[in-house]
Amino acid sequence: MEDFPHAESIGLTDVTIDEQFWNSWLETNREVTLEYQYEQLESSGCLENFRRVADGKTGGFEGMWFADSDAYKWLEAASYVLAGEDSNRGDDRSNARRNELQNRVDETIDLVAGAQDEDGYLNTYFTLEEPEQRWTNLNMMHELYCAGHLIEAAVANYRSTGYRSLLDVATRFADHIDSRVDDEIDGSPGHQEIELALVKLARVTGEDRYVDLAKTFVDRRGRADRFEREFERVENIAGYDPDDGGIATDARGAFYEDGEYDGQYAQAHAPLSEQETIEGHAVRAVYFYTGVAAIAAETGDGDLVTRLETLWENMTRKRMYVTGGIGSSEHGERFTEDYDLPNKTAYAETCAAIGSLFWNQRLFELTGNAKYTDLIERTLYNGVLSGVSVDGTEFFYDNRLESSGDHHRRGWFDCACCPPNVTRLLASLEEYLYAASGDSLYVNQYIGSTVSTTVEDCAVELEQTSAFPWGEDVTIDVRTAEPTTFSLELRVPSWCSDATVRVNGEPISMNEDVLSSDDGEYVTIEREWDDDRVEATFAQSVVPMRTHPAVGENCGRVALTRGPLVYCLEGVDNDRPLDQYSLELDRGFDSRGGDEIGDSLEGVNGSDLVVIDCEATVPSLEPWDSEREPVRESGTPVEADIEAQPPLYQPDEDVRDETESVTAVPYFLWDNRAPGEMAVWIRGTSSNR
Ligand code: FUB
Ligand code: ZN
Repeated sequence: MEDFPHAESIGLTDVTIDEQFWNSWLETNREVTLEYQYEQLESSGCLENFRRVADGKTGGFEGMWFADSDAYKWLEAASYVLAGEDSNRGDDRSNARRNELQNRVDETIDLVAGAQDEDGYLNTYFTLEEPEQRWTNLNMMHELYCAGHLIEAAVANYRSTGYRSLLDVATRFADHIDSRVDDEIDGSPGHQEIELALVKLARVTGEDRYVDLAKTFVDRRGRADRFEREFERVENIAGYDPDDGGIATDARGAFYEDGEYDGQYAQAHAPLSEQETIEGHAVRAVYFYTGVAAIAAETGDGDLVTRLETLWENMTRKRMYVTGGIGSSEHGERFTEDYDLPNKTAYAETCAAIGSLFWNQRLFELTGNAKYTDLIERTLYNGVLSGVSVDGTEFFYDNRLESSGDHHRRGWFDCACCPPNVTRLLASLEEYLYAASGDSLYVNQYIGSTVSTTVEDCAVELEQTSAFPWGEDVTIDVRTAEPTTFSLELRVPSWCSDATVRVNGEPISMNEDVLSSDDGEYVTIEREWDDDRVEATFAQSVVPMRTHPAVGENCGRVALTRGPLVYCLEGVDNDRPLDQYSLELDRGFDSRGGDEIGDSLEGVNGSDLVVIDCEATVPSLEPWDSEREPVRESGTPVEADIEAQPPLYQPDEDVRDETESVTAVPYFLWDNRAPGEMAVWIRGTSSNR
């Protein structure tokens, strides 16, 4: 039997990212987005809710009933930034900024602590609005979800700063929950989150009972359904509004299908052990399975791992966009059916892509399988990065794969779950790059960075430079305190069919399977390491991708990809309405520097940005043009006017096609310039079809 977990990711404080592409995103995240979001927390009333509770006021809650979680995600992000600033920098400017951020974090922690009830309970919506109704609506009111985000923030803060203030608050609340779990909280949370957070809390406190609590929530889901019972007494639970039923009855829309209760929305349709397909609300699903994976890592339960692999296969083979986005329907923000992946109405919530990253990270740690780290790369560059504007102040909640020009990022949302989620993810990106397992050191992502760790009791430092995502070359300098034998595991991405790896100039032979894998594989370099250089080249060519024909909408269409990036056409770069183009795939592609585009986008270095030009067939407009000028004598069309209009239909033999060049840009960059059309899936033909 296999032992779980297989590997452990190397933490934030041991890794420093330093690379042109990511530096600009991370700097914007630290220096613009974090500050911007704090202002939003203030102006949306989120922080005021905590103040009101601390001041003993009642009523006057502002925002969504789970708005506390926005503040917690911000605190988590800020804590990661503090950890990075502490260990990585040291100049006057960054020290001043660090002190300012530290003060703000401390003030926010004081606010949160001030809102905690004497018995450890903490939720500003309930304390201000429905103090008698705690734990009556597990299904929709998100007390456990908010608790989970509080715990995550607290763990991040403790790990980053060593201070216990927020951790003590979170622990008291977790203990309160633990003490009620067989009484008022006799179900599982409607929105998962606390499960994964409790495992983090267990790790940091050394208290296994938090893993047991997480396991209780997992085991209860889909059995003796508390959610169903709540709907039977909906007038008596939190969130009920006598005028219109309120949140309590709105939830029926998500939990009932054709008048019948159906727990799919919250993955409560069956016990986990019987779930074969990934269902329901996408963020709930991936947070849930992240929690399950975290539990499996603690308990070594191989059945859980097998179950998760089944669900992952269903998601990635039948229910995931090419960008890694998941949850295709706005109705219920959820997974629907196999191959139901509409482009224009794609929901693909940013939080869901981030949750998928969390889940894939845990699956990699459990199994050591490259397919998970490979999907992290795809989702990060496409499904997640699209969620934030280049200037760091606008956000997509839903990430469409096609737009007529009416879908834009926004500065904030009433339901503001996504913006601070991107911020905490980017602020902790270091955690996704490297992992260790016994005598193996994994390089999971090609992002320029240094990592200091220990392998086989020997101090090891890797210094990586990477040209990703625009270029192909990676170098890794390996330095060890003394000559030590271990395996360096380099991920060969699924998109790469031509890779070379050399150590100190000597080529490493690679098994054909590694290069032909659809999922990505690791190439293992086992040797005695001392002071050595690894040079790798992962050839990036433009690959037009097709979809399984069951996704009818994409038949005859291709998505252009290059390396880890998915590309799209935007109206701003192309003259015709996008639907008029049919790419001539046999004529090849020209990947060129997109200086003119990059220069216009603050934060993206124009000299590196790669855009793709290719030829496309478009209908010649000539046969459709009228030679006669329309005659207008009055406001009413005369006969001559009507004749001057081009016909709507013409025989095929009378019309012609011509060729025009089109330009595709990385999908994550769309809607950063002039508003207009966008499409990922473009009609395209080639001689092999
Ligand atoms: O319900 C909390 C968060 O708000 C969910 O994760 C998102 O999908 C949004 O509904
Ligand atoms: Zn969200």
